[in-house]
Amino acid sequence: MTTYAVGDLQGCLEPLKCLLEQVAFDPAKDKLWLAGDLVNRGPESLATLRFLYAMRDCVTCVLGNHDLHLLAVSHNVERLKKSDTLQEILDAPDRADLLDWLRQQKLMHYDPKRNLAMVHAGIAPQWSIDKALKRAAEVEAVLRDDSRLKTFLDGMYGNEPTVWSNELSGIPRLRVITNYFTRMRFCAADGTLDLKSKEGLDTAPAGYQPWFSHDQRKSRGTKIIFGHWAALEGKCPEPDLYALDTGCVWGGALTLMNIDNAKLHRCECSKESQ
Ligand SMILES: [Mn+2]
Repeated sequence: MTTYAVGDLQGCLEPLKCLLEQVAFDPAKDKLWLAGDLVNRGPESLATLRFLYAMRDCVTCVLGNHDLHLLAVSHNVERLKKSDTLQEILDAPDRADLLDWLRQQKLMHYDPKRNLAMVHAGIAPQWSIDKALKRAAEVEAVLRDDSRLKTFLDGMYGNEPTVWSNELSGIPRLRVITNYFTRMRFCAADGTLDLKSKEGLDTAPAGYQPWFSHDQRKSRGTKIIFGHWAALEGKCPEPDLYALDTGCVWGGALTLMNIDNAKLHRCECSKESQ
């Protein structure tokens, strides 16, 4: 049995199939972890979701901002943007099965045997792995709760509060937790978020650093797989951190990692799929 992790698919199904072929992936034995943003922007969001749903027994997935956006649009609390390529999912006869599966997924996965975590964007520097798992579980519980899901999705958008506090409650509390796990790139040492800068490491606003660079980051010592930050081009300067978003949907490549030996495999995003 081999376990692999793959970065942001964003509807790029062909490169995923190419990678699974490259490593002779066997759904009966092997496992596939996904760092979120399964859909949107790319050419085959519906086919990607169906493909993963069909192999769900060997899939472990964390949700990204685009996946949450799909859930919000499907609950009519947010409209599609021009650049969204999600309409085909909303029109699909099997949308209920696919979306219901999606909302059962986590914001953070942790494998204690490997001391390895996976999140879409990052882990707030002021949170230990234990704390982060508890915060993620708060949002995961709401996503699975029919009576609270729509209110959460409706209130999920926005950049405030900019920093976590134990005293937060209700929607602002869930929103800042969600922003850490699914949108963060740069933050200050106390965890104050900057959600505007999206480029590379050298573009940090004054007083901010990449979330993983803070000396006092409490998740240090645990390996972390993450996606979301295509401008890193798969390079993270910190030990034990694996940046897997290599910008497939932007004409880059899709990266698959064997998580037991950190060996990387890549398939280029074909021109037809852009
Ligand atoms: Mn993302």
